[in-house]
Amino acid sequence: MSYFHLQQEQLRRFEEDGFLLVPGLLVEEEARLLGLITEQVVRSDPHRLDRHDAEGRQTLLSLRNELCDDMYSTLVRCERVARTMETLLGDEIYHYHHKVMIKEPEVGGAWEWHQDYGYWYENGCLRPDMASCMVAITAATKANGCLEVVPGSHRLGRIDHVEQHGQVCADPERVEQICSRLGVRNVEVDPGDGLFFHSNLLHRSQKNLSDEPRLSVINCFNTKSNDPVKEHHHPGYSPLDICPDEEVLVSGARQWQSLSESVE
Ligand SMILES: O=C(O)CCC(=O)C(=O)O
Repeated sequence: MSYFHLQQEQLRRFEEDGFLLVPGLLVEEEARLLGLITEQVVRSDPHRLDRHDAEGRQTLLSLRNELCDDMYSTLVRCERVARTMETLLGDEIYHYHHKVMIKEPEVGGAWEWHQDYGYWYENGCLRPDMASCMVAITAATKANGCLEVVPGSHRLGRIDHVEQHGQVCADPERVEQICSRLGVRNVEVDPGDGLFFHSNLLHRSQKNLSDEPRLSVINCFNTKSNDPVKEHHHPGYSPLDICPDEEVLVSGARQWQSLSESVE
């Protein structure tokens, strides 16, 4: 089986746009297992957090700072994600955290315009040499609140962030000017598609008014030379144990089997 391997042209596009969409980052069976596991594990996660948008709609997330031997952790460590990140960021990378994002049908809330570095700046990360890989667990469409990005916005530097209705978001006046100059792209994806995006890329997602859930997992990375200058709620540098791509399917099958046995 051959897995995604970054090409020079894709690196150039990432540098220009601040994101790279990789359809089929996961093979079909991996995407299927990730969906099944998420349904069982995340729906019953007692540590699940909720966030509210400006209208008070709830969006849920299940966040981990640590890696273990489950499928999510293997997805962080596998070559097609970790080596790609290394090339995109031009440095050794480490796992900053990963989180499963859940927008339930009809009620799931929005994420306002922001840059991830808008938050991570506050964590003592001196440079925006950080990025994420979002992997779709369900399809994401305009109707269920897919990610929207502003191509090229990662080159504008860090925008001021303000607190609005309980969410920290990029300065709305500046965002309006940026969107009218650079335009906005909807990132509609199928299960298993991956989106690599820079920490200064301006992005948001709208509420889910459809009758389909929208789930994804976001794997966030920092670079070794950008080790935070202070302790905070995400980890500092430790080496990432990068594993072969085949491990994703192996760990997924193992986790699904053990979950299935535990409910019998
Ligand atoms: O899951 C989403 O729709 C957006 C999440 C997001 O923007 C973030 O976690 O930075």
